[in-house]
Amino acid sequence: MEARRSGNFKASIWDDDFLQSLTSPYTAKEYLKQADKLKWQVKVIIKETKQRLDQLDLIDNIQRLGISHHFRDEIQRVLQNIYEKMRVECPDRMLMEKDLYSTSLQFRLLRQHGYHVSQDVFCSFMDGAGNFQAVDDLKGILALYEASFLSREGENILGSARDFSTRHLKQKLEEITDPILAEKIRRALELPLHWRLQKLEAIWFINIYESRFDANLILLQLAKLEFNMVQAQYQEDLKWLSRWYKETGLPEKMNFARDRLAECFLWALGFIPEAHLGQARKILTKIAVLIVIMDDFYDIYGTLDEIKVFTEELQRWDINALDNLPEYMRICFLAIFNTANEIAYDILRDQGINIISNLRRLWAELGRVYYTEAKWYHSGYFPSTEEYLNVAWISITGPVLLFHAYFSIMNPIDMKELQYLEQYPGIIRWPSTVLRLADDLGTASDEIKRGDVPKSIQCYMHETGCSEEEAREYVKQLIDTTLKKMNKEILMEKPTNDFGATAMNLARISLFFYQYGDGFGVPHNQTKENLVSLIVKPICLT
Ligand code: LA6
Ligand code: MN
Ligand code: MN
Ligand code: MN
Repeated sequence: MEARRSGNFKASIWDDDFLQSLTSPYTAKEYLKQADKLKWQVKVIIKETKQRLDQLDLIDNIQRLGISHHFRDEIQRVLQNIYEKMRVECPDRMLMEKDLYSTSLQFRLLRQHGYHVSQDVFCSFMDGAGNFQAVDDLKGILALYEASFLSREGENILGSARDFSTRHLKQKLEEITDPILAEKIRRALELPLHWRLQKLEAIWFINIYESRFDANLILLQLAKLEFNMVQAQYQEDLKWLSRWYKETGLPEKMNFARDRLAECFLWALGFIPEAHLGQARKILTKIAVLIVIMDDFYDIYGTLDEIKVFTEELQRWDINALDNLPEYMRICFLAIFNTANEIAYDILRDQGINIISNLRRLWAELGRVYYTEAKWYHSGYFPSTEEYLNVAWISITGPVLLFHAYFSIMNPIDMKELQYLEQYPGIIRWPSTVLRLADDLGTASDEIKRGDVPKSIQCYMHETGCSEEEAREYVKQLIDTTLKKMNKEILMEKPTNDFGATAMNLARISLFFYQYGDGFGVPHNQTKENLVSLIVKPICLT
């Protein structure tokens, strides 16, 4: 018999007893009342802020503090107003003034909200040769840097803006005496605001904002309260999931696989952070848990014969054939089957729509691509980068995650739109591609050491003969291009769709998880700290 391999995964650091012990005082009604009052006060502040720059700063702060979902209409109204005024005042360029900070901030906020603003607004900051002119305005250059990430492919002015601002900020970083500005710049250079998760940004920003002499205490108080109240909701979601997980028996029975409930939950939380969408987070976490087990037996534990049978069973989706499977796979198959049926049941009950065949297709396809990769691995085959990516953007489970998100946040489900999405347009493909590439950067080294299919880095090295470092650079470039495609296809073409925002979040959570290596598989690192601040520790109110 073929010897089984092992991933030597570390044990989970989040046991059920600990998770069940989490409690929060912030479920009390008095906090809700307090928050309602503050929300009302913020609405007044928005209404009474009249200067354009003040309005822009206010919106930026509200967004960074993580409370903008309460003021969607108000923010929209202000931005609409700004947008229209600009068009009247200066129809060609939108804005011809010389203030880099306000131009950049306005550009970023308008684009973020789906308004068409031309990159030409930055022309007035360039010299005749098309180069940005160095100015003594770090705040403005930082704003330009952040704005430059809202670009589409081929927008060369934004490309130069990004190169210029990145270079300039890096150069100046050592000289900056203001510690807060230095911290802001360092963080921005690591990952720009546009690609950060709002929830994690909020924890950091609340702290920074609090130290400002001109901090608005109403905004600040609401942000803290909101954070703590939502945290109480997350705790309940996770406690429920931990009970579910324990009852499935999967952590003991699948002891060859990564045991990562809390990390899966963090994944779901980054993807769908809205407090009231707990049910969606539960579905996504369950799906993630099942995927990870399946991935680990396709990649590591299973023999090629076993996974061939499993792949066939997924295509057939026939519960009567359960006994064809090796024992350890039966419980996994049944867990997938039951979870899919449960999700479909709820939708059939609530909306009268039957999505069983759609869910079946997703799992069957995942089995097929996992099996393709396993065959590549077992036969020592090196696909070209393109051939690899055509499979790997699906095998990273982007489509499974995105469609489950779609089913759990869209009510009612639009069958026409669903059929369109099932042809895998950019809104499905690009965020999944980012996930794949980011995962490869973070996990490929360990995977290859242990024995796994060549990942994008190895495929590219094999194809071009370049070094690993060059291949990694190439993959980073690919991520960058894909993010620009997302800006175009999701942000600029479907700005108001909730699913669009969720799809963008998939890319964000991917960048986040693999920012410092394998943030998912390796439990003791940044991910642990982030889980502690998101789920365990409330923010001090005073
Ligand atoms: C992928 O692991 C993995 F577990 C993820 C966290 C990706 C997103 C999916 C979730 C949360 P691995 P492979 C369910 O790097 O084998 O082993 O495709 O994936 O490279
Ligand atoms: Mn794997
Ligand atoms: Mn895999
Ligand atoms: Mn991987």
